[in-house]
Amino acid sequence: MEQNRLREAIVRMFLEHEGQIISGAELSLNLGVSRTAVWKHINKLRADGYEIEAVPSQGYKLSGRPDLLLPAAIEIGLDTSRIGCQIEYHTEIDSTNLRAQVLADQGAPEGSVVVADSQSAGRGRMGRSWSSPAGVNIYTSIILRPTLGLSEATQLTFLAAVAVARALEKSCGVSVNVKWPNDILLNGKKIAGLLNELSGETEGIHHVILGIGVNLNMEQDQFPPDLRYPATSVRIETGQRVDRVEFVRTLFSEIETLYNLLLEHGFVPIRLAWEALFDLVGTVVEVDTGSTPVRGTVAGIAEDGALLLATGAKTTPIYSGDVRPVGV
Ligand code: BT5
Repeated sequence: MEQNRLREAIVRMFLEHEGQIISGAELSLNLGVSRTAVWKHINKLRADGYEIEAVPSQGYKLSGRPDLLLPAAIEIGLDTSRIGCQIEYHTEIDSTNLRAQVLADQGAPEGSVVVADSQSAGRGRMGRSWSSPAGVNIYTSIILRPTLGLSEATQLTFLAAVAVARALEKSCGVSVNVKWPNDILLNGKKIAGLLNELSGETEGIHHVILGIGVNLNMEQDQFPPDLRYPATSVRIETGQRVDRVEFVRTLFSEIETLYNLLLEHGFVPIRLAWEALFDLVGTVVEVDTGSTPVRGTVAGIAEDGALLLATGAKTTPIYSGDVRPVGV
């Protein structure tokens, strides 16, 4: 771990002095280790995919970094004050939500995040699993401690969906839609999923974990065969390869903007932004609420975020379930 921290510190120095040569002496002085140790760490970084040139009698220069979601890389250029105040990175973890839960229980400050390159037990809703291969996507969990009542916690799912949509638009130039309650769709296929988990008691929320999975560079053959809903990635739809570090920064920044908006102006602006991305009003859908699926026409979203489903002359608010347009 200590060794990892030293390597992170080296990367941070390079990124803070972009394009510059840093002497071995300067690195050794700053990190408080010998020049031989610096050299060993540089070699390890090279093995990890960092392109580090040795410039004779001057020092080292970073000329390329691997596509890894390392905190040092994310933090440089991150324009938030709260989201990402602490970033914990794992090459592989069971689930970033489970880890964030532990950190939140230990008192991690609001805005702390967990990021992983892969998950061995990525979680969806209702005990389902989230396919999380290495090196291609985003798996992150963000700890929030809003002063909201328990029944208002679902507002954060809408917030996260709008943030993911905006990040995809800004960072990848794609425009997406949302599917109630927690899916983001690109060309009608699921590109991101949200798993928000709550800890609280009757007086209010202790903390909420915003769990976000976004398929960025995943290839078709990396999806499990038995998906509940058609799925895709930015790479599949556009052919472009997304810079994951840049995407995560944009995502954190969008979450912070929307979170400040929610705290200052309440749920209405978030709901309106979400509704602008929701194109299923008037569509006949089937809603799976765990018992017999209900068929009806989407009439809209209630003030509290419930799905309004028209069945004959009746309109019923639905608070949880899976929506599928008939025929998909
Ligand atoms: C979700 O559940 O959509 C929530 C996904 C949340 C994942 C993030 S990753 C970071 C954080 N840490 C976690 O452990 N989880 C969160 P749900 O609506 O229940 O959808 C799950 C279903 O989507 C599965 O049963 C599959 O059919 C399908 N699926 C699995 N992996 C997928 C993927 N990568 N892309 C699209 N669909 C997928």
